[in-house]
Amino acid sequence: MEHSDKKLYRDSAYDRLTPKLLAIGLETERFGRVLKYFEVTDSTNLVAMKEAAAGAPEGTCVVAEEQTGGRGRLGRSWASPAYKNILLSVIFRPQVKPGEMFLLTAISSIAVVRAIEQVTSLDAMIKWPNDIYINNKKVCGILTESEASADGIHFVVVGIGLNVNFNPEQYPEIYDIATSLKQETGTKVSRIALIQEILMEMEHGSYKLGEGKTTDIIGEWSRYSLILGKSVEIISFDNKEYGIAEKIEDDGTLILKKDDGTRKKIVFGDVSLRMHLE
Ligand code: BT5
Repeated sequence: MEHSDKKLYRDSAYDRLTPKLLAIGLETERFGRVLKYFEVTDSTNLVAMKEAAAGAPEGTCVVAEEQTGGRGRLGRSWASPAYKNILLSVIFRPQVKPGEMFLLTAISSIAVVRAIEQVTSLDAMIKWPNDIYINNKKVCGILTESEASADGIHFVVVGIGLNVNFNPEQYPEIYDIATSLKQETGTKVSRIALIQEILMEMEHGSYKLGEGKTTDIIGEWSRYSLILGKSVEIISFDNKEYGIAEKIEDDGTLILKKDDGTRKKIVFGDVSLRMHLE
């Protein structure tokens, strides 16, 4: 066996997400064709932001087996043991205005839901704006960051933390709110197959975005929505509002129908949304 073949065999035996293994059977044109792989890094989003600032093309990916500083939104952290889950950041260079950043989160969350469906047949749903749930538990979080100036968005980095084969009971602080694909199916799930599907779907989404098919994207986002028609609580800073999540508008805002019958637009951004789950 050649040295490189031996390495490939060893990586697959150890179930690693190395660029060579991820390239076998990858059907995208651009997404994942440039891929930086780390056994350990601070945060794949931080690395991707630096790569993008240095000129990395759209579709460049950063993958890690483990993060020492995995980040959520609003300074929160993301928990994931080494070698079990997907920690992936993808660089986009979209022709969108700063107010349209939600479209990148939308196409990415649609991509994750479809990939989960393809690989496991599980029904996953999107909790606006950036979480993916299965059976009322969080299986994936998405962190969208960008660099912009007065002349527009330079690049966007979408970070995906998808719980694949870990047991949430390892983390007492999240075990009652989190799940993983292994937990839901009862069997180990291929991280490589999932990443390849996610990248295919993201590439499709990027083409749709490029063609200006915003209404289609919002339509799909709404179809996979966990919250529409349900009773929710919106928390922003120290303010709480209650109502029914009625509709997602083309500008990414959520229409909240309050108990007094009035409607309010909730802007995608620094809000948290809690559902009243049965
Ligand atoms: C998110 O934030 O859900 C976005 C998470 C994005 C993580 C990815 S991993 C690859 C890339 N590199 C990074 O550094 N980040 C991205 P947020 O909505 O703020 O949710 C964070 C909250 O989710 C935490 O406060 C916990 O309550 C919960 N949480 C943490 N780890 C979790 C996990 N593995 N599964 C489910 N929930 C988790």
